[in-house]
Amino acid sequence: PKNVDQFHIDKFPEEFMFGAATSAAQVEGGWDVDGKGASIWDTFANADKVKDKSTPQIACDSYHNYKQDIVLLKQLGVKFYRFSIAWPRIMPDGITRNDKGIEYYHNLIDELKMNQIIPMVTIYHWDLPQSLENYGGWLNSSIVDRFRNYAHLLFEEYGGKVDWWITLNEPWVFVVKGYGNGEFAPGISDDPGRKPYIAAHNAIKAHAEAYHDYHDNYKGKGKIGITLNIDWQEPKDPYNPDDIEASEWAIQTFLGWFAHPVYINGDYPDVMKTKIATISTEQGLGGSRLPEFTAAEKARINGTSDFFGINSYSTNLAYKDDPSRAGKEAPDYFKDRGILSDFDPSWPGSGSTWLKVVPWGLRKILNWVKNNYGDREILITENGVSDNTGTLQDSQRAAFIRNYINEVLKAVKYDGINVIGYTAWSLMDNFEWQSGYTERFGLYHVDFEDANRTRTPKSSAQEFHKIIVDHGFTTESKAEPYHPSPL
Ligand code: GBH
Repeated sequence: PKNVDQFHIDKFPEEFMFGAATSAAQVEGGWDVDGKGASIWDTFANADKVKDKSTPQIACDSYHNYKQDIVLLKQLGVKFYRFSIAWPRIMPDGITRNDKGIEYYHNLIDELKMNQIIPMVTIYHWDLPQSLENYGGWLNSSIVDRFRNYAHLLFEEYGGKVDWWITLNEPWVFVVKGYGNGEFAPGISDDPGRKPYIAAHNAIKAHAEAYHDYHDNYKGKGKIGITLNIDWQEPKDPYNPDDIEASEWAIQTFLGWFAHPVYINGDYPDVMKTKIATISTEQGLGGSRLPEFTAAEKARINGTSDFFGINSYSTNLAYKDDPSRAGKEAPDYFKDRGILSDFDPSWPGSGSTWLKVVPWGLRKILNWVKNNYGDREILITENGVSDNTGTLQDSQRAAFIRNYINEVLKAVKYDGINVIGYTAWSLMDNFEWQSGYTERFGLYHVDFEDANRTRTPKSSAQEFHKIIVDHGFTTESKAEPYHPSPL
């Protein structure tokens, strides 16, 4: 590939869109007002399972401050705002409608449109109604109908005003961390070799049902897709064929788990099916722990995304675990995967242990997506970086977005990849799930000590604004070296 190390000074194609993102549980607060039901994240946090013992009860209080948020979006100059809808605000028990909650998103959407900002709605960003979790949540196949009904109500209410829909945000995260290792709500970890697969199976079907409901039943005129997360997996030793295969497996068993059914043929990647079947046999089980789709289900799932939504932040160095091990150990998704990973010590850190700053990894994963799923419209639905300080002089975040966006530009200009937009995570500091308020990703600082949750622009907001105004780059970068924040 051309110009790997060189900064590329050029503009994006005219139609390329810049946006900023948040999610309901991370910014809204108002956790029990106007009839909202508890979500699994309310329950999880109220049980003191978050690192700093914090909760999303108030967060940025966007439920009351949404007009201010829209002023920030205006200042940035973004074309769209990606936000999510809280299922338990719309349906407190996951089933019954709540007019007050429905009204909130009408107000938010109307205010965005009045300000010429395109609303992009994520239907599910991890805040499942607790009442549905009480019946097994994503492990119960009835979630497929529940999710379709919820999505249908959103289409009926907002479909005339919203042209961009994302069914699920990062199913990998909520099935593996929620139902596998228990790091995230609902915190289930008792069967990590089965439950993540079952939850994923239901999530993929639920996604497909919402997709079909939008186009066939509601007859929506906009676009609807899914957002999957994947960080680039560099072979630890790029000359070692085992490590090259490890890189491939690492992506197939993570991104491919969801992308292969949706974009290729309605079914899981072959490597996943074979590996899990083999290991299940070695474990003396009757059949594979990976569930199977029927032929009708495969047909229903295949082709259910109008764009390729991708969240990507970092890069790992991938290599194989001893392949004879998994069959001797207790069933576990991570053992099935059989991948170990490292970071290159030269990669700068951030406020999150998993997030190292590796701009070129974004260009590589975009190429991998095109090579494996064809020439599709790719929408980067999240990219960004954390620190633990919330400093307003966040030159490291400014450099991060310049350098990562520049890699997107190279992917577009040199590699001919059809990336249609870039979304910064996040508009403002917010509730960072299991890490509470200890990791800040915002372009705007939020004062969580202050009852008004005052928002203040960081240097990175200025930087992003300039990139948006220039629609790319007019000057050389890497002038600002990346300074990792003290952990
Ligand atoms: C996104 O998740 C979320 O959509 C967003 O809500 C969140 O605030 C934001 O990013 C920042 O975290 O170590 O094997 O568990 C990204 C979640 C976190 C998923 C790191 C993969 C590492 C894989 N990613 N995680 S592992």
